Amino acid sequence: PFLENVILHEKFLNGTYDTTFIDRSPELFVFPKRRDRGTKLLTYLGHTTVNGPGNQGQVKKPLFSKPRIPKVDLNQDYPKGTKQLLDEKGPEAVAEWLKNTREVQLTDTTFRDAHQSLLATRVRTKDLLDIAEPTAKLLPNLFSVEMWGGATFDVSYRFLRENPWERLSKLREKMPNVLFQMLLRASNAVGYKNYPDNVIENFVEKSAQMGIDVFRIFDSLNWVEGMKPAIEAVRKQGKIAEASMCYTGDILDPNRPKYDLEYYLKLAKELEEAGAHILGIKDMAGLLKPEAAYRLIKALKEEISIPIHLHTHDTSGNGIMMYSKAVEAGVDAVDVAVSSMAGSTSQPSANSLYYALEHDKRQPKLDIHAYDELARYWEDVREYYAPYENGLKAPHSEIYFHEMPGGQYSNLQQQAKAVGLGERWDEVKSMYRKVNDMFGDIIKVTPSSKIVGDMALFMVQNDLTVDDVYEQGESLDFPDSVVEFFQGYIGQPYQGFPKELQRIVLKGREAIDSRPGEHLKPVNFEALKEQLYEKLDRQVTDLEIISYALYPKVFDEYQDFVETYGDVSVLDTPAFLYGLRLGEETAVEIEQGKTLIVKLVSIGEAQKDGNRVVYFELNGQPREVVVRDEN
Ligand code: 3PY
Ligand code: ZN
Repeated sequence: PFLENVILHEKFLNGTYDTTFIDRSPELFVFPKRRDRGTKLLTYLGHTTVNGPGNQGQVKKPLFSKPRIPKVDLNQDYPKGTKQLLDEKGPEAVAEWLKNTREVQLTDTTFRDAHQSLLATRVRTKDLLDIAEPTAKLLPNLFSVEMWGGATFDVSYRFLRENPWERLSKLREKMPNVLFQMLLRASNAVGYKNYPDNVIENFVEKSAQMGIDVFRIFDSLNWVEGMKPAIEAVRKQGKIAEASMCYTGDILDPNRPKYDLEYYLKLAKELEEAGAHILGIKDMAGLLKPEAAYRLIKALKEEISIPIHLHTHDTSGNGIMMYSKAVEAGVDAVDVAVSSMAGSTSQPSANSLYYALEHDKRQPKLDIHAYDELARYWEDVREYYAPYENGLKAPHSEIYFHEMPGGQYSNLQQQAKAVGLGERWDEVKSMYRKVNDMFGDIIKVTPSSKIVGDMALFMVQNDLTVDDVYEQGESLDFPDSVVEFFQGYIGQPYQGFPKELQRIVLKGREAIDSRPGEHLKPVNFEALKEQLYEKLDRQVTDLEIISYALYPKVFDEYQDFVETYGDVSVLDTPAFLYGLRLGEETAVEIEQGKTLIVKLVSIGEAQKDGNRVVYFELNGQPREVVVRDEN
């Protein structure tokens, strides 16, 4: 099958074959067992038609219009962009250039944080790929496109049933001119816990080889010690280390002195000394207010000599005003999303910022009409994902109270629904704030934000008040993530742990105060390879090994899923999420040049055992599959 994979590969066929494509095409090394792909896909479609998106009860498949894709000349070369600058001159040159550009530079987050924050990270690779080339050709002046990392890695495997590495390599081919940016949770990589240092190094190496250029690195407690191995690993790959400080509280609030201006200036200096090429300010919940932004950026510009890249979420509705003050104070780059995927828990709108800065010498250089056209595509595609919308229809200034990160809001809401607390969401939000205060007012961003969320869910679910936790704590079985937090396994919070609560939660367990990575045994990748080889009964790639090292259970489940249903990334999103309507026919290209025509003919009555027979036509031939009705 390897040879077959190679000779059928697009690049082999069109003669642009060179040996590096083998490294960049992990699909070559996935040797499918003999199987009936048609039956597998029909089983998936039958299951999804009967049970609806994410098995959350039947949602009748809506009628969708075909997404409007802006026209670009596919034969025309890509205009050169920042990617070429990095490849030709290196990371220091990019940093220098960024510092010296007159216009404010833009990172477009539509492919990552925007949908992580609006649609529970559910946007599929197919929908990204369809707009990748137009985006790269129409917006060649972007500083970068944030398109990977954060929650996209595990959600790909877990819910989209896709391989995240394929997303990266396929997008890279379609977008060769702009820098690719990812969000890296320092020693937590793209997970929710600390990993051994060799896992971080290996993951950064693979990500860089597969196409990531800018690594936005943060630690969920702003603990610089925890960030150093990741910064080092990125520098070693010759890529751009954007070490970031997470913003919480309000530097101008005299009643909240823990995180004041001095705190951030000192932190920025430490990050510069640790080797950052760019300083990131990661305002993950959108708490940075306009005047605070002005003073923070002004002061940072005096304090450090590397460029400053500001990230925010527009949850409060104050994002553009805040950016305008940050731009005035000299910020070098800001994060935006295409307008139809912007605002609310996502980033501020690129289109709005463009107009807000009209007649300002720092107005970004871009083709606003092209951006508007891209917005139409996303307006259409967003409709597919309606079941995952977080329900926020208007600016939500409550954020200044609960301080929940934009990327967490929709995910925690899904988590609350999953444990039956959907109706008590308001309580969960206010408990979230109470937990933050109990924990000593901590930075809240993945994974510390998830720990606060887990504790809040735990308390609401068990009807516990703050006092109850102190009074009955000895007999409470706290969530594992909370215990691990107090053990120091995700790092050290600024000014330490609250001692009394730590004692109650740990119940005699030990806590560490050094870097967790120093205590964790390095992963033996060779042994993992053997293990996977045995389990899957085929050759495995280095990318699969690192995925398995990060997420063994998620990776296993993904393999089982593929074994049962095949590669569902080939389905269009309406079919993937909702299945088919009665009588609907769809064409599925399962590989280049090989298309299946699938028609849903009828759905049988539910039988006593809870199963239904679903009748299809596959390439004109009648076929039936039995699926369980989970409604
Ligand atoms: C992530 O870590 O996924 C985030 O987006 C944090 O803001
Ligand atoms: Zn964010």
